[in-house]
Amino acid sequence: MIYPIPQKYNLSNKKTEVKSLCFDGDFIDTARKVFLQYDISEGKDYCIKIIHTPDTHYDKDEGYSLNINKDKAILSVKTKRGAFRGMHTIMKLIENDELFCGEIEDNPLFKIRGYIEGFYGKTWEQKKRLSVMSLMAKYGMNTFYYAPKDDLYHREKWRELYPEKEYQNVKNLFDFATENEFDFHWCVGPGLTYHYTDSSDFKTLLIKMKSVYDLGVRNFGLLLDDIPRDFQYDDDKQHFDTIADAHIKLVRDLYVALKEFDSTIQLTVCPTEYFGNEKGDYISKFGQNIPSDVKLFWTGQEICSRVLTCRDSNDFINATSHNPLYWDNYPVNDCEMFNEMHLGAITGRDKELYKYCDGLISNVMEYAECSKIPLVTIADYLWNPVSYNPETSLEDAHREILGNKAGTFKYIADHLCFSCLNRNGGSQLMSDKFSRISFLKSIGKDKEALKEFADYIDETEKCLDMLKDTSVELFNEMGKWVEKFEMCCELLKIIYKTQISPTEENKEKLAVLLEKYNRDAVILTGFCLREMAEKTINLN
Ligand code: LTM
Repeated sequence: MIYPIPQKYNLSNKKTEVKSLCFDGDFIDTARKVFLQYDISEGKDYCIKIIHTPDTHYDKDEGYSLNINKDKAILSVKTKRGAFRGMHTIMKLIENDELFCGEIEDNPLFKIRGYIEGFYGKTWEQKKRLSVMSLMAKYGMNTFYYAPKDDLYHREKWRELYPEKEYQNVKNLFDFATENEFDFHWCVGPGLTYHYTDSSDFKTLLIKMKSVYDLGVRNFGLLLDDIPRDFQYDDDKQHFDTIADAHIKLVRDLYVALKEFDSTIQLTVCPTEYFGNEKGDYISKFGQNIPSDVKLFWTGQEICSRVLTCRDSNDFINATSHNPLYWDNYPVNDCEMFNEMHLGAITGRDKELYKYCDGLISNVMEYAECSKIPLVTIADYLWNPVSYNPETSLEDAHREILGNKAGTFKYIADHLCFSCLNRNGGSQLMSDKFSRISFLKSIGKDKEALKEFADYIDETEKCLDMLKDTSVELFNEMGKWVEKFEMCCELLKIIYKTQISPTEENKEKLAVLLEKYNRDAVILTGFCLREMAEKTINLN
């Protein structure tokens, strides 16, 4: 199976082997662009014919239908984006050696599917930005918001124009996004110092946006999150009754000015109250009084919401007259979460949420390579939430990102699923293993129990060795979690040793290491590990 899972497919068991590929028909440039991202050679072995059918009954802009035959495939699309999506599907099928004859009809369910670089912490390196974006394009995402909290020119120095190097970086990223059929939204967060009644601040904001507009950008975001809820300047305080009034005026003025300048410009805003009580004074007034086609971010009931539900969406719509555009604070791990690494699949988002929102934008971690893992599952969910299965999607994400290292990687990844989505998240692998060991002991099969234990230790050691490979950037990013995993491996070994030989010396060593492990604030879940260590210390 390929991911995201197509909406409808009817495939036979007749498989076609493709040694080389050629294209015919419409959108050849798009087809070639996608083709070049895969390791398949060009030649006459198999042909993909792309047919542009703008008036098709098949009315979804990013949808496509695919008819796969023995020697050729016909890809019918309404738009260029549909061609891009359909090409990725066929290339993935070929890459996975799963090109079965038959038909696929596919389209995404969420309209806006993407991610935001919107965290506090070190901004992503440019090459990592491109790498994440090309993977997410492969997985059907279509939107990127540029809003790193620690890009000085986004927030603190919002009044200043980008220096040349940073300006070029924004341009390159925008161009790359366009090439990859992504809508690029450039965001500014002026609220830390914005002087609402000073018209020169408004002009400065427009000049800054115009400089980014000149790069070709047409989607803008005004982010008013994490700013003082009180006015900073006395004249603002005298002029406006509430901060909501000041924000409404700013959004309306900005909207008018941008639309006068170029009516194709789109605006998104993040309000200051961006989570929780959707009926609250600020958010309902704000939503009711800004133009209806301004997109409105909301993180759900919490800043980092465990669940996002249709019912909450509906309440938000009634209160604000806007669909929420979900700013989903998963997998982000900044601020208080800095000791957590969020590698689990997305869960807790209603299957029918797409009917009650404009879309969903995931806020990523400072760790770009690590973010790819949850992002793949988010892309799967957004494309086809009805068929989405977190377990199989996560396995696919591991395969996609780690290739043949995936099987070994899960020995650490399984400990890194503790997040707002899952506050009980222990390691299932470890807990299953320990249950098995305890069971074998309880029926007197001590030798077999020890063998199970030893095998498990071998697997974790293999994983640790693998993680020390500094040529894999994903592992480098996981530095402090790898160190904690090393401690976990040490603990396992000494527990094992103490179970074979429960001497006071071994028990003492185990107690010291356990104490050190518990004191380390880095989160590597595994209550069962502590439990096993304590039981071993108390052995008679
Ligand atoms: O969530 C929003 C709208 N703003 C900030 C984010 O920038 C930050 O990354 C997350 C998670 O800490 N929380 C926020 O409040």
